[in-house]
Amino acid sequence: MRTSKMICGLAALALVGGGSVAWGQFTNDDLETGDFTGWTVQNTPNGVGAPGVIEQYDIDGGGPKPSSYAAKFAVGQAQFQSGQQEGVEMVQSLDLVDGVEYTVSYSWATKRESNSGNVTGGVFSVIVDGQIVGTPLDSGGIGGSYGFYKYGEYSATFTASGTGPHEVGARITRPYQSPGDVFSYVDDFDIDPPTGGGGPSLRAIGDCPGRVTVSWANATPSRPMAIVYANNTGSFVVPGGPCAGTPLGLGTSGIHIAYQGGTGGGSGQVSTNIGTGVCGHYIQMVVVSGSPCETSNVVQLP
Ligand SMILES: [Ca+2]
Ligand SMILES: [Ca+2]
Repeated sequence: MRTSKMICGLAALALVGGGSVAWGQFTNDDLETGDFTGWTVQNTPNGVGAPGVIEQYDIDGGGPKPSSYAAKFAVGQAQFQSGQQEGVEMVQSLDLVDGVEYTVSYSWATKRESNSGNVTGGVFSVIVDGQIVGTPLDSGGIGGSYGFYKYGEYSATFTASGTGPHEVGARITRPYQSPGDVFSYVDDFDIDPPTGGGGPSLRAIGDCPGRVTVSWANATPSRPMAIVYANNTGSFVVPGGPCAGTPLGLGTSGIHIAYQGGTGGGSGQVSTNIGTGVCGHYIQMVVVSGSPCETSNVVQLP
């Protein structure tokens, strides 16, 4: 049953065409703007390391990722205080939904640019509204007998308290003053599920023309839903059916239902190949729940 719905959905979405937009993710999550666009970088109270730099770096060493832009910091204490973790924070404001469990992840690496070892290359954590969530990762020593390049993936899970904007990001610290040649890198931030306001979160990832995956999260489970397409944004009001009177963020140009299915457990996705005709246009999810019906954010296709 799910398979046949998927096939119908793929056919319908194929008419829509589309590409990719990462609504609900960190802005500039992969730092490929080559700068800190979207991010606020600041020192901890007794820390150094800001503003940091963005440079090309192979964040996972011999792993599959190629060199790309990553954030680079030389973190540590401004004034020595025994055992005190100090350095930098890079955060941005995300709309979280109360009670939803989120996992924030990113890639990290440390590097020593001298011949000797240093006892700590960096401690990596995730912070929400200035507080560490999850368990920080102490990456250990760097350089000398420790080895000169370390890297890995880090993640932390937390449950949001309060619907609305929260400051979310990374804290990178060391319990010593910076020797100036110990560097910590981060790249490829992700938050799962994608963030949104009080309603369902919708996003589309892929290329236009090409293959796109439309995914949703935080929808009311086990309800019928539709993904509506339009060439423009606006204030179209659903004229009839179970969601009559529901205001959308879409305009009237080319508006039609691109996909109908169910919300599943509240999250899910459909994928399809799309053509150039719909690139840059818009979709929105409507869930048959409540009056007016539940609606997602409007997503611009790639
Ligand atoms: Ca690599
Ligand atoms: Ca990158």
